[in-house]
Amino acid sequence: QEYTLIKMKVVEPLPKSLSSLAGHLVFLVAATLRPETMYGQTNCWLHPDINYIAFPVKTGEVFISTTRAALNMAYQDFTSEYGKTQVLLHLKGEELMGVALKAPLTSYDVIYTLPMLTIKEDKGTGVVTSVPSDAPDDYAALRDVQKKKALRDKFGITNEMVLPYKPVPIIDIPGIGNLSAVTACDQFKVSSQNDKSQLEKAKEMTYLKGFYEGVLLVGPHSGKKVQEAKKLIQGDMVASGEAVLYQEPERSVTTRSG
Ligand code: ZZB
Repeated sequence: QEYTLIKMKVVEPLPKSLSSLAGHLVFLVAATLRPETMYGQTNCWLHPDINYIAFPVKTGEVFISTTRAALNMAYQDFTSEYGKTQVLLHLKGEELMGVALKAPLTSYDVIYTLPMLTIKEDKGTGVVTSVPSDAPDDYAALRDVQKKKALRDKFGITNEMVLPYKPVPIIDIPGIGNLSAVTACDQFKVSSQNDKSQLEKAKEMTYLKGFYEGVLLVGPHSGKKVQEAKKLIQGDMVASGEAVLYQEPERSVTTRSG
């Protein structure tokens, strides 16, 4: 499985939990299969209970991901010693909530890390970028954080980090429109991020049609089909240093069930 690793830069001055990394460029790295949707990022998701590490990569930058993903990266030549990661910090997701980030392509100047409780530890980097216009999981979870003040308070999330952020129309899907995840979540009455069965239906509705019929509405590749724009936008971000390619083994040893 080939992902695009999106580098979301932690805005300086670094937050308290990362203060020992002062002087480094620090990135939360999110694995995505949809690089063409990065125009619509509104926030970054972390699981409050997942353990993350900060580790240096060859370029001198510091990445934050799960240990499992860091090890995968070490075997893909990201680190200075092949197969080895040097742990600079252990961090629980909850220590990283409300962190300000600069993310590629999005129209929002700054976006924030917010809690998502359905993140899987054994997929991607455990860091997930949020595109509520096109990903039903993201729309449902963003709505949860926007509706529930108690959830924000629990993790020290202020109103400014959440309330101004709205799904951005970036892809038109004929017959569904330019906010496909919003339309699908409404149509199937998705009640929250935990509403698995309805979210499955919403995703089914957007998935195939989005890939084969979706047309990009923004940026230099505006007007192109998603299928075509995907590789071009991935290439642009890799060339500019805003993203890197990242492979995930089909089945990792930590998830093998026998
Ligand atoms: C941006 C994006 C925009 C995504 C979209 C999806 C969609 P898949 O296809 O099931 O393999 N993701 C990545 N890592 C995790 C994780 N650890 N836990 C939960 N979700 C994760 O899913 C790949 C997508 O799942 C990734 O691509 C990421 O969200 C999320 F418009 O990034 B995506 C209909 C989907 N649309």
